[in-house]
Amino acid sequence: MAQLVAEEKAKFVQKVDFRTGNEMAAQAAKQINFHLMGYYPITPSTEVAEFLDEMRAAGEHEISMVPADGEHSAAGICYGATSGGGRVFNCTASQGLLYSLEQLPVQSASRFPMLLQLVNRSVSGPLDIRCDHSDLYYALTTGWIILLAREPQAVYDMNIMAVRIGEHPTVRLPVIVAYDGFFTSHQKRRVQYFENDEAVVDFLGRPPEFPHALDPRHPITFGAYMNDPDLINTKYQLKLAMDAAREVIPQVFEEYARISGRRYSFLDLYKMDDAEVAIFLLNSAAETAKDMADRLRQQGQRVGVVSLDVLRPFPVEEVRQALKGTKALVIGERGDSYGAQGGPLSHEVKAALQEDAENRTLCLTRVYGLGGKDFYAEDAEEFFNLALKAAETGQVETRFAYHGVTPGDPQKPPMQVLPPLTKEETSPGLVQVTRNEETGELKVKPIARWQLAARAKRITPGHGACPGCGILPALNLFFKGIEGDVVIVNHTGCAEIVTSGYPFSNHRVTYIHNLFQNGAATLSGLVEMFQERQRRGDLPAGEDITFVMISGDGGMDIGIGAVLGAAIRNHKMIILEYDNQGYMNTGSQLSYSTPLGHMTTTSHVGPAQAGKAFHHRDTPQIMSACHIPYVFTGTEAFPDDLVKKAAKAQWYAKNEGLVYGKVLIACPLNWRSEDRIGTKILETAVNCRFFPLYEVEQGITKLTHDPDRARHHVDVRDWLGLMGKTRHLLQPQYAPQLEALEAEIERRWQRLKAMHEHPQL
Ligand SMILES: Cc1ncc(C[n+]2csc(CCOP(=O)(O)OP(=O)(O)O)c2C)c(N)n1
Ligand code: SF4
Repeated sequence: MAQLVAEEKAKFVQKVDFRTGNEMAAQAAKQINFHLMGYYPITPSTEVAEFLDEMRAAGEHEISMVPADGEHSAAGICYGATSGGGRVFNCTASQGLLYSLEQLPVQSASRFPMLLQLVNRSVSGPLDIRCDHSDLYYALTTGWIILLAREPQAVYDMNIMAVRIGEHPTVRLPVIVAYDGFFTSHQKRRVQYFENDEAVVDFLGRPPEFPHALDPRHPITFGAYMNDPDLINTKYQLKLAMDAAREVIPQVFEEYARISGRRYSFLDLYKMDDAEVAIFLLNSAAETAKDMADRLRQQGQRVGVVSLDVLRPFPVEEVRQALKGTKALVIGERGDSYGAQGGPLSHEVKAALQEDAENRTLCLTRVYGLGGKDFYAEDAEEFFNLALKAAETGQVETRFAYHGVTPGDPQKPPMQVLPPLTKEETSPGLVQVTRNEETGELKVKPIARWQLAARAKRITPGHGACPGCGILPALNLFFKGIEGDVVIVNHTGCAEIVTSGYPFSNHRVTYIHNLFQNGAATLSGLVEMFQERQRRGDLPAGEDITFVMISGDGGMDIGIGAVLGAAIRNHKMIILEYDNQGYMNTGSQLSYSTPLGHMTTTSHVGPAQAGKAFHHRDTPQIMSACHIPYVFTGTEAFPDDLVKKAAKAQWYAKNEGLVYGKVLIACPLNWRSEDRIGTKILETAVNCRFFPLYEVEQGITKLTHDPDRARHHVDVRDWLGLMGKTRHLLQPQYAPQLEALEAEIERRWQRLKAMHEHPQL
């Protein structure tokens, strides 16, 4: 390897630091200075976008950060951006990868390079935010190069090299850099990175000139429809690109080793020179196994560890060479290919060995560590012992098994933590709704507050919400306006996480969680099944259930498609959105309901950025445009109003079709407000007209509280001054954002007032 000359040494000088994998991914992205990042938050990958947003607010890079409405869109944004010829970055995990999966083969077949961080996390169901490789395994057949990073240092290095590899003229492929959620993404390690961004820019060079979609003088049709034999030829070219990557990757690794002093290769081999037995593990677990290999070596055992730096293209020849003298091998898989007696790694390793007629390695597979189950040195020891025994006896008792599991007792019924609500509790006859047959108007008999207070709650205390959280009070209040049985479907979000942690549940009614974007579709199916089974007579006659889908405002971003579908089909159900103006469960990222200028972890405030850059979505108006029977807004600060609307919602959902309601709730943790003033903030949000209370009943809009008339009108500043996330807007330098927000609030209010006054609008 050629030495660095003095001038180069100055350029490629490195800083020693103590950082996490996500920090290093963000550091690399900042230094690469991608043209664009399209992203959507999902734990444990979200921090990468958060760090980059913070750096952008500080003016440290110029990456255009595009917050998508879901990962499918994020991948689409990235695809579109790469068709424009620039450098593009994305970051996701688990469900996020699966939700964007269909875009991945399009990206690779179009030969648009880009970089995707995959922070490995278990795939639902059930939902689990911790690490395994079940998400990674879904990416194996997408035509992307896959580089693996066992440690934060490798995250940084692989990211930089990935750009060079993917952009190489003979390759032109998108690249995934995958590392373990929490183990690598969140744990700090000693790292080094180039002190000068210039070093990275210099190593990468300018993005190569490929044909792109922003050159009107050279129009190109990208993604032409193809038949046989063109498609197979296109895929063959993809295979050739992977073959080319096989050649390019070692060259780039070599060049990078020259400037950084850190050398990578297809395989990471630890003490494999004379190893008789080995274990094969991907990512962070391999590091744990190395410690155990050292200990066993001290006892005279010839053991080694094999791991991969490159998973695609799969290093067949290198694996074959590495395992030539290995008598027995345990392949640990943090994922399964159910029914295949081993995950993809096992089958690919075995296939590589099978072509070597002389290879006699006995291969065992153990599935371990799913859902973030720790892999300790003792687990590695067990794997080594299995391999040692096989090597000694020449026999394998069980080739494929799960490690560290218990089968459970199928005879044991699930624990009933809470008694179900009785008929008397669900139907006390408090809520009475009558309809004027002539005018069609609904009347709700007023209910005394003490009667409401005495009603049993459908969601019990003992949940895990933060002090002062508005979700549960608002939901319980809403449910007090509903008689009879209720079935809930809940999107992913705080309401779900804080009430349904296994093996407990705070729900005294039937509760279903489905993936973040699909609650409305799920509930549509259930409602239809209910009606169909009733029609066929295979449910008890007279059973009457109100179906409610609960979503946060974030769920209404990613799930809006399913919501609109359900609304247009007009299923008899309620969609209840609690709006806390952000993705709170994942750490307060912006949602499309976050108002302009508000500060979140993806809309930082700093010299180069002033909080969220676009206005909040007007979801009630979107839903109203679907011409569903009933739309309302409400808040716990106006309890009688909310209960009345709940009663109407139930009537419409039973008799007419879909109901949508948006309930503003307080999130003291992320609004940076005092726990005890949540209701006051909500009241002020209503009275400054930011959050008007109204309903759209059979197409007719009616304000249910008019701050002007009630002489309650307050200034928008009064509302903003109550929350730490908005106080900056009162400073003179943020006057443009404040004025724009005030103008938008006023415009929407005047429009609503006009609708209230003119029933035809
Ligand atoms: C497909 C997919 N993408 C992203 C996520 C990560 N995720 C889980 S909850 C959540 C935010 C939820 O926000 P919201 O609906 O507003 O509810 P809140 O957390 O504020 O209660 C996100 C982004 C996921 N679970 N699935
Ligand atoms: S983060 Fe906010 S919304 Fe979530 S539980 Fe805490 S207070 Fe409630």
